[in-house]
Amino acid sequence: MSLTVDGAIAANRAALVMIKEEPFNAEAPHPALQDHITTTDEHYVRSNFALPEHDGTLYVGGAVGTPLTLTLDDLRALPAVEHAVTLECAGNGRLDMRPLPTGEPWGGYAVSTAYWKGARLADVLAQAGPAADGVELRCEGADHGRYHLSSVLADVDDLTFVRSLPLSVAADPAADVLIAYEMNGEPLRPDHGAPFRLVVPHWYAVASVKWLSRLDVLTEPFHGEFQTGHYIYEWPDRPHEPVTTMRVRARITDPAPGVTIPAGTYTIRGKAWSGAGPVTEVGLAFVGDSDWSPAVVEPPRGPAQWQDWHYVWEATPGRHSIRARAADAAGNVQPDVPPWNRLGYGNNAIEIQYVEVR
Ligand SMILES: Nc1nc2c(c(=O)[nH]1)N[C@H]1C(S)=C(S)[C@@H](COP(=O)(O)O)O[C@H]1N2
Ligand SMILES: [Mo]
Repeated sequence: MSLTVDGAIAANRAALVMIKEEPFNAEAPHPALQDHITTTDEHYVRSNFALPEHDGTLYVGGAVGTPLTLTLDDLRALPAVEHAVTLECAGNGRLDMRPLPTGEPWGGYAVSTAYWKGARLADVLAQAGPAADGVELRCEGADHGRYHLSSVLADVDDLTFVRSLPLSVAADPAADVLIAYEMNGEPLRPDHGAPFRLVVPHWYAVASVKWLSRLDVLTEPFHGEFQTGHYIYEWPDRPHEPVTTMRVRARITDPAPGVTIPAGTYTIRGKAWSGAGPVTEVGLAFVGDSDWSPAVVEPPRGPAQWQDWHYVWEATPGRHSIRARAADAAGNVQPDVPPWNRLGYGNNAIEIQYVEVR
């Protein structure tokens, strides 16, 4: 059974840039990237299946000492944690890859930052007591439906959205993985996983399972479709790898695409983030093959959210190409060319923004 899309749900979607109507997938509008926090109305949505019914409970079992069945009230009774977390879809930027991979044609706006509040996943797992030989946590959503299997290139009638997380991440209090029940101070909306979902900081958002219904500690690695079929980097020339943390990336937010600006002093602004650590440098370049001039990078406002950067530019009349290139504390730097892979994940190539100055 799935929820009908009523007027309230339709109203929630009105500010977004639609990619697909059903299941609903949509990008944030450009101005959403200019703020520290994305409003709930403007936060992108990515769903593989129709909105599901959820029975309001979360079962925690598998290789645990004490299986649990928790309600929203049980989760609210645990210590609450609230963080701003940048979520980016692994398919963000797929539209700029050549040849164009299969999959939703995301431009560059499947990324947003919201306040997420909930219980720590580590606290819930501590109550259940994972077995000493546990290796992964299988995380099941309530959503399911027809799906095209990547491995055999055929449809399956009914597949449920299931992902696994390494237990070392799931059970680590310092990793701050949340079972979130509030987004920007309000109960979760249907499109964002009501009544509760995972929010996994630093990871591509596929790890943040919505409509969470069941958690199982596994003593063997999980091999579901969303773990080993999709969300795999199928590199043409090297071994395949699972999609995990977000690759370093900068976006230019000001000037907005397509605007004309007056000649003179103009402050170029943008956001930058990486799942591998804070962004330490953003360089700007204005002609091809030029040197990179350093932008001012603001320190992170929190451990899991995008950072602001700016650059004061003396804009002369004409058409200019602005490029912004980020590097993170782990030494990763954005590439010029999208790292092509068959399913089109992890495009963190340097953005080129054209601007006309008069
Ligand atoms: N149950 C479930 N969880 C899910 C998904 C899904 O299809 N089903 N999509 C994932 C993907 S691919 C992304 S990018 C994020 C999107 O979260 P949002 O819609 O709140 O922005 O949810 C993740 N969690
Ligand atoms: Mo995604």
